[in-house]
Amino acid sequence: MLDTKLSRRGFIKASTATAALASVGTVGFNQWSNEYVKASENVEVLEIPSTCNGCSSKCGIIGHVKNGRLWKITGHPDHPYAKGKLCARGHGYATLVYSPDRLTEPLKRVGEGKFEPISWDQAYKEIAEKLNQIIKDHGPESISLTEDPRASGKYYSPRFINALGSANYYTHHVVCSNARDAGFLHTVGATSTSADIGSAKYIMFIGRSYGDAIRPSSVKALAEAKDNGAKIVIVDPRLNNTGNLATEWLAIRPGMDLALVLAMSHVLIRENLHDKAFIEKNTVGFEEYAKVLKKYTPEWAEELTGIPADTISRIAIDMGKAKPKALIEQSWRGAFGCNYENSTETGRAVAMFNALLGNLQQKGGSVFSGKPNLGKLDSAKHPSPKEPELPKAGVKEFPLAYESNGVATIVAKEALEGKMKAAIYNHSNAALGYGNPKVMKEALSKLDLVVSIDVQMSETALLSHYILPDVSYIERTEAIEGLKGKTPGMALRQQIVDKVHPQTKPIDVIYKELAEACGVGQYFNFTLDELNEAMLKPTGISYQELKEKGTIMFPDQAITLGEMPKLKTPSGKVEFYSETYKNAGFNPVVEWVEPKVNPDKNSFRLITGKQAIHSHTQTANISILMQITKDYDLERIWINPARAKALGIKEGDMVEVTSSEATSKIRVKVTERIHPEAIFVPSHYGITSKDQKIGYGIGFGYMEHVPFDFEKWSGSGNIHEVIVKVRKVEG
Ligand SMILES: Nc1nc2c(c(=O)[nH]1)N[C@H]1C(S)=C(S)[C@@H](COP(=O)(O)OP(=O)(O)OC[C@H]3O[C@@H](n4cnc5c(=O)[nH]c(N)nc54)[C@H](O)[C@@H]3O)O[C@H]1N2
Ligand SMILES: Nc1nc2c(c(=O)[nH]1)N[C@H]1C(S)=C(S)[C@@H](COP(=O)(O)OP(=O)(O)OC[C@H]3O[C@@H](n4cnc5c(=O)[nH]c(N)nc54)[C@H](O)[C@@H]3O)O[C@H]1N2
Ligand code: SF4
Ligand SMILES: [Mo]
Repeated sequence: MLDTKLSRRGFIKASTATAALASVGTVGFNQWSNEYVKASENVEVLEIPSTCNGCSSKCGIIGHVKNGRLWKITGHPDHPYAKGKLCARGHGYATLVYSPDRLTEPLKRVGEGKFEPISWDQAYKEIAEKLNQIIKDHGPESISLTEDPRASGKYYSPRFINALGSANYYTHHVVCSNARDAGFLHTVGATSTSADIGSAKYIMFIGRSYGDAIRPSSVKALAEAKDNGAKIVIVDPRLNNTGNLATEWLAIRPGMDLALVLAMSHVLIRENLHDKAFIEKNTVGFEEYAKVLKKYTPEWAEELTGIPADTISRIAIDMGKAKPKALIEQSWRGAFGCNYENSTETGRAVAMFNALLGNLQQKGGSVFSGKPNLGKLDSAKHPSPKEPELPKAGVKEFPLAYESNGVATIVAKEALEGKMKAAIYNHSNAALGYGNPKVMKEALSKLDLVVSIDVQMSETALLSHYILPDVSYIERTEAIEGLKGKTPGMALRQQIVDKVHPQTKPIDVIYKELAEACGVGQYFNFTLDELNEAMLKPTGISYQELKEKGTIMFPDQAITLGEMPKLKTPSGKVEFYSETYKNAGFNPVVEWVEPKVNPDKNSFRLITGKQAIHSHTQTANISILMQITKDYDLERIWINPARAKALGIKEGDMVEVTSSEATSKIRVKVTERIHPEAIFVPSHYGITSKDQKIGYGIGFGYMEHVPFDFEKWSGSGNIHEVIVKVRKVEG
């Protein structure tokens, strides 16, 4: 076993570095606004509430407009994720609206990487002809649509693909939270819970970093918990930037979290610290699980995780004593959203651990969100498309995956097999972010039709036959977004400034016009305003009021803590034993699953994660954010000092990283903040599209090293099942 113990001094040194880096996450807006708007002081400032599009959190913003130009944005005080604050990405991403690298008109591919402008009408006509021909020749099951589901997309995109008779609607969760979603779904009947962090006394984060993958209100809640004396444990092979709010860091061997959770569950039961009354009333299958857990002792887990058995016992006992105000936070992507062969089972074990603590729907515990009661269009006047005859591709292969997400990579897999013929990508850079880019390129090249709806020339757009330019989020209104949470609410993204590029269009218009060209316009016989009016009807709130306020919460609909809802599992209870798993040919009780690959003493596991100033691949071309990367050398990979020394590598050296898939050259950051077995690659770099002039050529994309491989439970990408070797090369 490698020595993973860190000295107390190492932890303190790392925490100081954390504080320095976290402060980078709060870049001032003035610099940006001075650079972009030279407006006079006396001009009237319009303040228009809307929502951020810097990441999936979609925080409420206030757009401040001077002379018709966006001057600055601030956080919406009422929005539950913003609470008046935005992260650096939120501020920086707003510059997208004036980016010189935006897509400004529809394009048609005329050769590899070569495009010519085409009129909207001609583009619709050609796309519609191809789609209809493909449907005629190969059936509607051979077309697909994939996106990052934002408010309008969530409504319009599935409706569009269903209107053409296909069920093949996919989201990006296949490389995000598919495993956690499946594990939770089959245990507690919801793909996630939310954590009542502010009131919790003992919080464990397993590969979830509030300090890097920021949501402003989460950071605030964690700081409050710390002020209230909560114990905050980070389980991460890397001391991430939540470090300065944490009380303890467990530098776990990557991929071994399931062993830790199983052993902690073992201790809870052994010490009689599980919540017997809760379990009796609200769960099924406890006896079977308890029997299996007998063999997963802390000593067994120490071998796998590198965390001492007495530490595992101490923490489980302390959490048991602090219950129900103790929890493992539900996580997102880092450890078990996807990444490992055992990720779905880790998700399941985490949901079960929280149930053993009886913390579900308790103050300071794991909470099932309430959702607002929003209306629908009148179906007599605006008929919905018929249910597609064939199920979504991938459902058969991955029966445990959450069906609404689907398994987006099946599109590439079936393209390679010649079964899938068309793919539409909206708000998605699948070619760089969903799987190995070489494989994605080969797959997309096999399709008869690829259409991208985007705001910039992404790697996916580059592989498309047609590119349709969306307006940026600063220039559009969308469908109303329902906000789930302890207190439900709603938020409106609305147009803040006039369109900068006249030939760009929002997706509600694009889908409507494309549907008309395809001969299915009857399913889009309404305007966005009519849709929003219909959604608002049950709330009694006028569209005008929502436009003025931007975010409206419904405190009278807040959920009552202490009352367990009926769960949406087959038994209506927490399932320690799952018939669904059994029927699908999987183990009905969680057992240890080995990661697929393991490094030896000459190699490393490649892991990745977020940085506070970037989102996925979409911010690499934002100059103010990329400047921070350059100023702080943030594109470097992380390596532990002991391993670096053995390889003759020093801070800042250039190295070569080699996996079964690729070789990359990059400089290193040598730091005690990373487990000796792992190399950490920040996830936002490696842009290969030359039209993104700012982002192009900086760092490397970790996906280049990831084999095109998927975990069999939820179909999620095995993103961290990658072994690499590192050697020093001349810079
Ligand atoms: N800044 C920023 N914030 C974001 C986003 C973004 O792109 N940028 N995107 C949003 C989205 S869509 C998502 S999914 C979330 C992601 O939110 P998180 O899941 O919190 O973010 P990550 O940085 O991907 O992963 C968190 C940590 O997992 C650790 N990790 C890696 N491997 C392992 C392992 O085997 N075990 C354990 N225990 N830990 C491991 C990494 O070192 C990292 O510090 O962020 C959201 N917020
Ligand atoms: N390389 C890499 N791969 C990743 C990740 C990563 O950080 N790096 N993160 C993983 C995770 S956690 C997730 S959730 C997924 C995210 O995967 P994606 O959802 O694909 O996210 P991005 O890679 O940021 O790509 C978003 C695309 O949407 C475009 N876009 C931005 N704004 C708009 C808009 O207003 N309208 C339209 N139509 N398009 C717009 C961007 O230009 C970009 O091409 O990727 C996963 N894979
Ligand atoms: S967390 Fe940051 S980038 Fe994401 S929506 Fe909120 S402000 Fe925007
Ligand atoms: Mo994600």
